[in-house]
Amino acid sequence: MISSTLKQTLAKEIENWRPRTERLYKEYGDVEVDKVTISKIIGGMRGLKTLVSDISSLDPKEGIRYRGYSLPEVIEGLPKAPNSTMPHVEGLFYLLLTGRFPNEQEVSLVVNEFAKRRVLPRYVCEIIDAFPDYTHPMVMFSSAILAMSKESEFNKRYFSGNLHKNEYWDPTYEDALNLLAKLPNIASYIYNKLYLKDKPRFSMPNLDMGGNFAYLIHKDKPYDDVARMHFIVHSDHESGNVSAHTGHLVASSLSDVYMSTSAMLNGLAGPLHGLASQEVMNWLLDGIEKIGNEEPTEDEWRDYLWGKLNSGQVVPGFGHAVLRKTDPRYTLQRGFSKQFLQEDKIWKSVDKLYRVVPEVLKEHGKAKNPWPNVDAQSGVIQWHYGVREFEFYTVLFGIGRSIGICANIIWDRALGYPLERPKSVTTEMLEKIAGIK
Ligand code: NMX
Ligand code: MLT
Repeated sequence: MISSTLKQTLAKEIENWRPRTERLYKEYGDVEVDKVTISKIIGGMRGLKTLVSDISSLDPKEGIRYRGYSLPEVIEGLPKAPNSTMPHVEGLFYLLLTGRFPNEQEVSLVVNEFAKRRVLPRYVCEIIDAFPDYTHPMVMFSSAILAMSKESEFNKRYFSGNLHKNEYWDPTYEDALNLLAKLPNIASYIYNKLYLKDKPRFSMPNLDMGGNFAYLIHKDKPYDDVARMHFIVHSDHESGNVSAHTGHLVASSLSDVYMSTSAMLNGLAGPLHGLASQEVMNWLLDGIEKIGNEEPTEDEWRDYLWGKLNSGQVVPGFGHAVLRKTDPRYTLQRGFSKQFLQEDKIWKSVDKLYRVVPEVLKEHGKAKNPWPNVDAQSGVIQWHYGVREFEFYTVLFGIGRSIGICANIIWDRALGYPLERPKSVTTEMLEKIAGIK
């Protein structure tokens, strides 16, 4: 089979794609796509179609598709790591960037490319070390990434004054690879400082991203596959979610990939977004303790849920701004749990809550989507395999999400998407538009 490098394949894809975007913009620029109403403006722009991304798309009923492929198709279609049931995360990056499944040789080229770029600059470790141990790991993660802005190839070339617009994607691609390759190392350095309190390990050059991460945080098989699955399912969720949108917005001012990724992680770190993965575990353990039964019954969980809802709190891991059915990322992880976590007491509660919460939320009558999202399932798997420090879960989400964000930013630059700058209005203007005054 003929193999070209990821960058060569991407360059061809970009050349083929550019005329499509140019044509839409120039010839069909006045075609209406959506209607902006006052409820959309005040209500967080829910569902308003104002962004473009070809990396993934989200159907409310069907859930996420990466480059047109469902999650089971992605897991099935990507080459697997040796002795593993899960694919190389690097292969997913290839798929997200180019729209096609790489062959074994193409994946191994990307795996090697990532492995070459892993070593952390000394100052990144020093920055992490300087934080007191009570700092949230997301603060350390985001700060360490931001500090690496000085490495940016894009900045070097842009500020040297001879980077043509059509070439923006090229140094952005280099920055993205340099950053993505280092994320497991940054995360594991934080994990080590906060929880293992051991001498940090050096990367194993022969291991892929998932395998090396498992090694760096001292977790044995099958944690390598758990890490691969985790990074893959969290990688992208179209472009309107808080983290993806933030990454795109910040990058649109031509801030580099390090700044954009750090910013998107700060959005991910909110409890209504990625931090819900931490919240779910907190909520579960707290519930088990308060109920006073290691394996609460469905009735006990039901009563507990009503208590929470009646005191005005959300149930973390349930509901979604777009989805209107069970998140397929939940379903995929549930399948894994049913196979490997059957005897885990906490998983048994997660399983019960899958039956109880939607029924209670429907009766409660507020949430438009009573079904579980990705976060209702991810933490219990980490917990089962020994990553019990749930403050760290959003960092794991963030490693995965960075893959999609970086793929999006590379394509934003390739297609020349401009500075994002919508218009705001005042309340008085809206009242006038509504005919109130
Ligand atoms: N528990 C209780 N109430 C809920 C829940 C929930 N899980 N989900 C939505 N509601 C309430 C929501 O707070 C709102 O109440 P109010 O009218 O008093 O403001 C009402 O239902 C309508 O909200 P929706 O339109 O259904 O949801 P929205 O699009 O505004 O928000 C979430 C989406 C995801 C922020 C919301 O469902 C939620 O807070 N879920 C729990 C937190 C969570 O799991 N976040 C992670 C999402 C996935 N991720 O990884 O980012
Ligand atoms: C995500 O993965 O970004 C979340 O499910 C939130 C979203 O899509 O709005």
